[in-house]
Amino acid sequence: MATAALIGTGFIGPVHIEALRRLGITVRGVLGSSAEKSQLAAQRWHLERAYRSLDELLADPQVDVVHITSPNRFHYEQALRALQAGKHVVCEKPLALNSQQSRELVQRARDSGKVCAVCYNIRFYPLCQEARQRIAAGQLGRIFHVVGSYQQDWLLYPSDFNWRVLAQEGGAARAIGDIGTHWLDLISFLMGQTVVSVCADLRTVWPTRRRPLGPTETFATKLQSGNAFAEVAVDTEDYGAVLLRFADGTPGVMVVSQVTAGAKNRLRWEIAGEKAALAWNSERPDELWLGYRDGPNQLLLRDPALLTEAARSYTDYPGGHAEGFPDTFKQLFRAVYSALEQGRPLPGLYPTFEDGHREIVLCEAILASHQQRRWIDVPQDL
Ligand code: SOE
Repeated sequence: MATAALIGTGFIGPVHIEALRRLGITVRGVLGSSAEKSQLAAQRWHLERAYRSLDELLADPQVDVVHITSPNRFHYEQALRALQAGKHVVCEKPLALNSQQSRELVQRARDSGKVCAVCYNIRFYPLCQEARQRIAAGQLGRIFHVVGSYQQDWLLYPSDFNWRVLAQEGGAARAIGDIGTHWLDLISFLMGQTVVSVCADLRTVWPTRRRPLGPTETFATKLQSGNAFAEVAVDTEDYGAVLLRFADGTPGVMVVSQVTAGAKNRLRWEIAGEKAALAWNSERPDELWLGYRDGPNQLLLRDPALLTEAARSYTDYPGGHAEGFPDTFKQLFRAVYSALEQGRPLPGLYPTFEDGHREIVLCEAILASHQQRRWIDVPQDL
């Protein structure tokens, strides 16, 4: 069984460690932003190695797979160096800060023959897998349109701060890049097709925010108060609305916001077809709504016994035993590590560097559309 090491000690790092351990995969060590942070994290998570540098991690012959959970601005270089060192790579989204970097990573990944994945985990909710099966089987008939949103409230106040609000640290698109790309990846997965053109309207609700003088972790500002701060200019959007067109002409609309009070981490979609509609909400992930015009609507509660065979393989607990966010990472890593066991990339099983690149190209098209106030065709360069 392959052995993993982790880069990053923030919000998402422990999610990776927990999920890997649930699968029986050894996590050998961790690299933080300083030797001290590596040490603290290694102690907290009971890991054998606290690496002092990326060189040291990459030189560890016992490490087969590098999980990149560092802030966005490091992803490109760390992924590149991990590939050069002959490691497999599991990278948090976004894969890089721009499409030039992500295109290069796609090429390097292809040349390396290594298993390379990007963590678009929401595909791995069992009822999203179920929806994909039902759509592919034609249960909705011709699809008329797709609508949905991804909303959060952890950046609601101008006193809420995180490195993501600065373009040079998180990427030029923030709400779109941070949560919109999850929605776009998921819907493309459900529909089995890509978005080919976009028309966007973005808004920065807080042009300045108060940056605490100490470090801040994702979601953690909600728990902090009274610290010293500096007022900083914000160059990324809090809100965005995007009209979409899929490859077969199906229209869609996505709204994202990180300033919607009460929305903790709420991704919603509704797909309307000529025979039926389907809807799902990530804050109630074990429920899939099925809408009918000529009969009673249904609510499918996740239960392996009620799912199609393909979707059933993404759920481990009986109905009524809730599965959620941490389980999606377990399912994603199970897919990645099964490719490792088979000794080759298996692109149909998990989101690949190609998928990561596609999301960055989409972000760039959305930003261009907003700036130029018009529809933009999304380059299909892979
Ligand atoms: C922060 O907005 C964030 O942690 C995203 O970066 C994640 O990808 C998403 O899962 C939840 O929200």
